[in-house]
Amino acid sequence: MQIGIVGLPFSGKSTLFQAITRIHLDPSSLKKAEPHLATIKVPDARLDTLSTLFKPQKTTQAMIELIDVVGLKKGESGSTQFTTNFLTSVKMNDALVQVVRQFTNDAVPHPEGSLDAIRDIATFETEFIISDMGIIETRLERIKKQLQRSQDDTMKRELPILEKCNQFLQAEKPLREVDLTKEEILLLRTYQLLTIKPMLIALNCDETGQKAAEDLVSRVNESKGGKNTRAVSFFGKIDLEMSELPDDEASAFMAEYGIHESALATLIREAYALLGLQSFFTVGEDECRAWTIRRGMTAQEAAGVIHSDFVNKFIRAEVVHYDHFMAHGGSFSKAKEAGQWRLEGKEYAVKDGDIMSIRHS
Ligand SMILES: Nc1nc2c(ncn2[C@@H]2O[C@H](COP(=O)(O)OP(=O)(O)OP(=O)(O)O)[C@@H](O)[C@H]2O)c(=O)[nH]1
Ligand SMILES: [Mg+2]
Repeated sequence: MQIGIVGLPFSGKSTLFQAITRIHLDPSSLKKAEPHLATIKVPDARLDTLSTLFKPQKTTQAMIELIDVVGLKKGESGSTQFTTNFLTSVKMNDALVQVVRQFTNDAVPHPEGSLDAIRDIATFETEFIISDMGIIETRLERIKKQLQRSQDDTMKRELPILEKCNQFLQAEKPLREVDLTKEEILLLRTYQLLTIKPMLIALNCDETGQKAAEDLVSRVNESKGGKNTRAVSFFGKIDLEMSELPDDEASAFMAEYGIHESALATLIREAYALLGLQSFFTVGEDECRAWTIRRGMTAQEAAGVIHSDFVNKFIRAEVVHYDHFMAHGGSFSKAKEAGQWRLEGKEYAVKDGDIMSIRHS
């Protein structure tokens, strides 16, 4: 899974990227127009416990790719424009984190001269909407022309979907807020639209204004939140400082500022919720591993995430939930006696925290 960090200039995108990845970029690379990419390991206390229990040779956490997307520039009219670099990078992302500036820093004034999160979110959204409208209008024109010449079934099906999307965009509504069927989403995928991607709005706040930050999150969630959009706050400056400290010192530092959660933990929790992701585990003496899947995936589909061959060769899954396993002292045989270790078939809907072993041919 790939998440892109986007936002207006000087909002704190690279600060968030560095705080989360613990990669500290040198100032010269921050000025370059190239995206920064890193893989982050998804922390999971349950996997840590399983590892202590099994003492495997290897422990593998779930991974997320994070990209600090660069490339917004001011156009001649003064409006914001995306560079080709930006568009290429964003189109590949599964979800976006939009960093919105809400911190004060006299050394780096806000490009608009004042702090206004709602305005900045709208500015950014408008650019995304215009970009999507361009793509859809071009396609609509082409389809209409083609349909005058010959009747193509696929195009006939495509036309009303694109028209529906266009109407929403004209009404300044991002497509992530529109109810779309699975088929519609599949069809639209080829256009690599921007406003269809789930969006986490990350408000970069002053550490001294935590109450204000919470109020702002509620306000943004009320006006923008909903299907596929959520708002959270983080404290860029503090989060970056914290990422440079060893874990125990970072915890003390957080307590000192009354911060409950690091930017990394917030981002992962929210991204999982936004994308409907969950984890299951495989355990053993060789390896204990966390795997990320979409909610609602069946045992057979989940097996395919471990190895594509397992889809066709799937026989059954041995399943016990982490909580039940631990409640029985981390013993498979005790969990089995209690009826909580089960054999499940292809169609079993995997739950977050299931420990699974796939039986295959
Ligand atoms: N006081 C304060 N300064 C911050 C905070 N976050 C970022 N900054 C500063 O604001 C400036 C811009 O931060 P960046 O993280 O580089 O912002 P960016 O969005 O990556 O900027 P561009 O890539 O140039 O668009 C830097 O000088 C940061 O040190 C914050 O939470 N508090
Ligand atoms: Mg940057």
